[in-house]
Amino acid sequence: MNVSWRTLATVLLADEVLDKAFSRAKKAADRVDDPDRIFRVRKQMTRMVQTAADIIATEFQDLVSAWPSLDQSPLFDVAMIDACVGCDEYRKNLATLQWAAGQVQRIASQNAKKIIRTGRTDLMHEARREAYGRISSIMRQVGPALDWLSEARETLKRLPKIDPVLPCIVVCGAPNVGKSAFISALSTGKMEVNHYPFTTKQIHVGHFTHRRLPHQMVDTPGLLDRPMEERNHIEMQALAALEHIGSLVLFLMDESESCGTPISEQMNLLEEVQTLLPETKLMMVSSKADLLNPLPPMWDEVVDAEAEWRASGSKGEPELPLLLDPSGRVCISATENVGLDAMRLEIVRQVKAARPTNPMELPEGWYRQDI
Ligand SMILES: Nc1nc2c(ncn2[C@@H]2O[C@H](COP(=O)(O)OP(=O)(O)OP(=O)(O)O)[C@@H](O)[C@H]2O)c(=O)[nH]1
Ligand SMILES: [Mg+2]
Repeated sequence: MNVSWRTLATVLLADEVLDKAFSRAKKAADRVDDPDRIFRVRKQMTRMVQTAADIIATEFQDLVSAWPSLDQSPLFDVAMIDACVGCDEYRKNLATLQWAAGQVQRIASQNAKKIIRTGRTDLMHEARREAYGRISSIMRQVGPALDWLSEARETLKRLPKIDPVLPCIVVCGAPNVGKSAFISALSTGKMEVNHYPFTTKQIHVGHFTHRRLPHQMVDTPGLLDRPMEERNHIEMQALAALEHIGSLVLFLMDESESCGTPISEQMNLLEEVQTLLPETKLMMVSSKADLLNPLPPMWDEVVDAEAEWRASGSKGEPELPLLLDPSGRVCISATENVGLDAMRLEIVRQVKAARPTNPMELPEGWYRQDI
């Protein structure tokens, strides 16, 4: 149900499909053994035509059924496909292959009939040549569709892998505020590094598990780096797609302004994010608390509470104190690892509060005792 573009087979280009089909067809013909010359040629020619068509039709039909059907894909995947390669093109090019599979089969059966009906070997050869010519012409017509699909696969393969039924925390904020550092500090295990196809930057998808429920955290670099007017349609769509999977938006602010973006601009960005993802609950968090001078008054208290919790095995859901700055805003330090355990528990609580209430919609991995 979740798209795994990485497991899709390479898309062969038109020439490659044709070479494969004709060379298999030749081998099939070479295996024919009949002492009667006319019977032998007839068998050879029908086999060539049918084998070539079968190879091509199977190649295309397998591809069409392996690629996710848009009607059955989660909304997030559809929105990402639309943003990255375009849903209309996606449908159109797969339909072209479906059409071509039917065409080559039709050509094969028409020419096989001609071969069977004649007693003249020269006409058999001619019918075979004609079939090959028509099949080659179909392949020339589907060339652009295969090129497109091959490129689309490369693009889609690099998309972040996100499971739409699991909680997903979208981490936003101006460049350099510490989004990646925050995600990696909260993550256990290996972080996945991916790309949105239109940014050259790496994006990190991190995970942590709370009571056996994996939580995903997605980075959004490159999506908000530039002023609204300069952003392109694709980037806007990609951001909007996050609405379908985001259980919570975490907006990181760098109050120290060491990120290079003044607070006022960061506030504008916050408003934008709220406009782009109106349905998703948003939580604002200050990053780089260690740079505050003086440190937040409760710094030591939080350090001690978190150390104690970790020492006791990080079990349960204690009310660890959130690190607050003097203005009362939640803050964290990713580099010093302060406020992060409390933050993780707060995220879990917020996600739970936002989760679907219909038990039929509860994702796999939810346990009733969690409620
Ligand atoms: N002092 C301090 N520095 C931090 C903290 N978190 C991140 N940084 C620094 O801030 C810089 C940017 O951190 P990143 O995590 O790359 O920020 P980002 O938001 O992912 O940046 P982009 O992906 O470019 O938008 C790096 O030099 C980090 O070392 C923190 O908690 N304290
Ligand atoms: Mg980053």
